[in-house]
Amino acid sequence: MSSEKDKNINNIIDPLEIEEWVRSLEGVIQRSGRDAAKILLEVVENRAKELRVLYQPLPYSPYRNTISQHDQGIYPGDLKIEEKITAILRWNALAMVMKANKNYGGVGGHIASYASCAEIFETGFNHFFKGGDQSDLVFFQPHSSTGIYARAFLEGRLTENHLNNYRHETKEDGLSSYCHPYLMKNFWNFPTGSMGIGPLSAIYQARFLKYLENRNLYKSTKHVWGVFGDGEMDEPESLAGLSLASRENLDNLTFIINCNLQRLDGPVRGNGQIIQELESLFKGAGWNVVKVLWGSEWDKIFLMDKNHLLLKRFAETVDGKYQTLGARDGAYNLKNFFGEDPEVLKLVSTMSDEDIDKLKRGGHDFKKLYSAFKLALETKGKPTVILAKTKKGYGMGKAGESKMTAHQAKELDIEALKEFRNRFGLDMSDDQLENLDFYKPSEDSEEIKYLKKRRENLGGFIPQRKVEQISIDVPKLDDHSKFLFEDSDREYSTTTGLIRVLGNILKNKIIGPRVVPNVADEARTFGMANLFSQIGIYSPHGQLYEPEDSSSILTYKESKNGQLLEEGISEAGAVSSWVAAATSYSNHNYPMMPFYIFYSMFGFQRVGDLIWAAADQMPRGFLIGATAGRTTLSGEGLQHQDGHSQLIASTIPNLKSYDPCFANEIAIIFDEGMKRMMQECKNEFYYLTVSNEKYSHPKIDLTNKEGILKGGYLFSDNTVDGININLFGSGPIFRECIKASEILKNDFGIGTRLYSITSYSELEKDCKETKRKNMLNPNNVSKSFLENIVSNNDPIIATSDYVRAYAQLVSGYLKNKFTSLGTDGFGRSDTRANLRDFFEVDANHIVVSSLFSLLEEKKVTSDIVSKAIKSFNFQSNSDHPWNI
Ligand SMILES: Cc1ncc(C[n+]2csc(CCOP(=O)(O)OP(=O)(O)O)c2C)c(N)n1
Repeated sequence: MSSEKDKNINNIIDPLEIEEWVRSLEGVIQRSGRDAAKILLEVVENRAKELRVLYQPLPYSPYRNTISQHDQGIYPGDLKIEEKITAILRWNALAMVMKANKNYGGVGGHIASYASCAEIFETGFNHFFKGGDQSDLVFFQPHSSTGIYARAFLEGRLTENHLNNYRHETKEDGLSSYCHPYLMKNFWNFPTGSMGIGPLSAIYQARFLKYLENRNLYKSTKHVWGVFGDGEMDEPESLAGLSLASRENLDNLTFIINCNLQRLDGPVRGNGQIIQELESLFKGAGWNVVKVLWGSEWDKIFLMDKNHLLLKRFAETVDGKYQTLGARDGAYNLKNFFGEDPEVLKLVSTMSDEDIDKLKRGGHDFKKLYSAFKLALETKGKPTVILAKTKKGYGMGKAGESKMTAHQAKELDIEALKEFRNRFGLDMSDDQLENLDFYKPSEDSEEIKYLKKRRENLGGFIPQRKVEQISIDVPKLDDHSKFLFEDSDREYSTTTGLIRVLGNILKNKIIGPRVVPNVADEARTFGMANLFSQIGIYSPHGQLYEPEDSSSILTYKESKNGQLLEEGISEAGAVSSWVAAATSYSNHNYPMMPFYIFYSMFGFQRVGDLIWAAADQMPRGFLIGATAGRTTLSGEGLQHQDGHSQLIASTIPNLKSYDPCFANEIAIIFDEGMKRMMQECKNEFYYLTVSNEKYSHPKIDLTNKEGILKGGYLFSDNTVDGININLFGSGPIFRECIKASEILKNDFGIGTRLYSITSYSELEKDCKETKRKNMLNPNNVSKSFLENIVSNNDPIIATSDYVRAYAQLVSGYLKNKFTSLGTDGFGRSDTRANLRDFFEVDANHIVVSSLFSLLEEKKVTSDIVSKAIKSFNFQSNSDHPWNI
């Protein structure tokens, strides 16, 4: 306390009275223990609140370890061997990066991140991370992947050849830069390379385990661990799920934040303390927080620090300074940290510069880490975060330890390598250092035997992605969608059609329980309110209240074994939740079929990176973009109207995306998707856009099934003996094509072929594949599916409710003159008719575009086009909305 502050306090309360309170608290601790003291303080605090004494305690604890030396317990491992193993791992990880850059140049890699978290990982690997059938789910800090490879090398799972091919992912033996399941299908489980996605995904994986258990589908003892960077916690996604984790009592989840105080450019909080900040955040969100800040060497100093002067020094020191102290030697630390308070200096008066140099941070101390991990596992009812203070580039010495440039450091000179070897006691010659030889002790060495034994005790090696192809029977099309193939004039939206199909699927005894319907607070919007009572809304607490609408058959029913995941207004959370279910087949060998329905505008553009990470994990499930189409969603305006999700979706290789017009087309795609993913175990997932426009759905000929699935088919042939044109249409806009076809025929005598295009992206995949095959086999060329269905030379007008680029995906693969009409520009609210006129995708505009295209082909005269423009009252000097 500053003396000024002391004086002010003394004016308010007698210092002796304070002293008495403190002494009596200490007395309670001595006589009855710390738990008793806690109870006492709680009672006093409650009374203070009742008396309106607005006491606001600090949201964080002192800057020291949460677990005292006294409570630490006995370390069960062999420290000497573990330290040796860690030194070898550090070396091999470093050599891997240096070699990759030396031999091939520019492929990058990181040394400093793993150097900072090696002890954290090793604590997990040697003592906690379970392998085998009940394998824990571990999210690894991505820039530390080298350390995981280095370990797999010692475990005999990777060869020297693999390590030599680090970051050469186009080679068969190449090791992926970061944790990418798609690129190393038997190894990694979770992609974490994009900061923020790992923490959020880990929370939803833990939550999904509880969901499976509460629904009595799959019970496990798995724990979810996530090692993340302190810089990574800046990402909004990193924090987005924290309150859900405590609200749902996810005690199967532990985060370990590697607080090396640095991110890429510099300190995470140079002028503050990230550890204290994170403690407040996590505590506020209801997590159990365990700080591991100081290594065992500090314990004796703390014992001497009766007046907590050292703690005061810690509290006053900002992270920018901690970093500088970390980069400098003992003498510097003595002068610039301890020496700033003569009383603190006295605490270390018997210590030499070297002793000071050896004072470790807690995140590099196995004993401290072990007790924190253990406490995390023992904590019930809430998740735990371990805040482990470390040094970035630990062991890199002057070349990188706590240096501002540590993140980018990719090599060490020979002097630095020698320093590294000596510091960690590696048994390597100078030549071996210079050659960057990997170090592998013999199979009968104590290190290898120890490491393997520990893994054996924990159930097996990790990470490991082991997928058993489990086939689940799915019902036949007729069983779930018969109603969509009957003659009917009824008008309904494709959303309604699909939700009814879903309702039928949910009733199926085999696949039904495996369906995971998931919404981000939009179930009512999509007509799914009946599911609330039909299948229940998942809540681990059941329902602790009588819902306002309890007398309704659609009552809002929460239950412990509820099936519907109502995620609230968090698209990032909802999609992470979807991923957890969509990867249940690979993470738990228990396939589930998630069905996430969302406002399409708040899908790909909002959480595109999460969907990209999902793709990396090869999910199986459905993403449903509802209220889709820039002009089909009327009245909502610019931020709601999606005119591009299909284009973004087309960039994801294992995603099949469709924009069908009719509910029966959707049923066919849904049926096929379900069969391929669940029964045939295909690694693909589906994106379907559905809309809220009501119209009737013509009976379709099931011989068109192949076309519907491949992306398009000839819906009707209205050609005439004379001039003809091809009209492509997708989504609800296809109906504008049908109208345009009538106008063209009735008013201009022009015939049409109407193609219902269900997926430009699926068509494009086939076109590009065919073209490439033809290029490589010029004597044996074949036609693409699209060329086969459009076997004529007439022009094509392709219209969608998406930007023109969507239909243009296929334009380069056909000889026909190709015009794409779409909804480029900013969305806005109005009626559908006005919007379609405004964006020039309605029937009239399709007619004029058709005529102009025929004019360009010299099949009609300009007078005809002018006549049409006049009859539709188009303004020749108007601007298209793409002009801004
Ligand atoms: C979304 C995203 N933005 C930026 C990056 C680039 N990046 C890679 S590592 C890094 C710094 C990470 O800092 P921190 O999380 O503290 O990890 P550590 O210091 O342990 O490496 C950044 C910005 C990224 N990988 N992902």
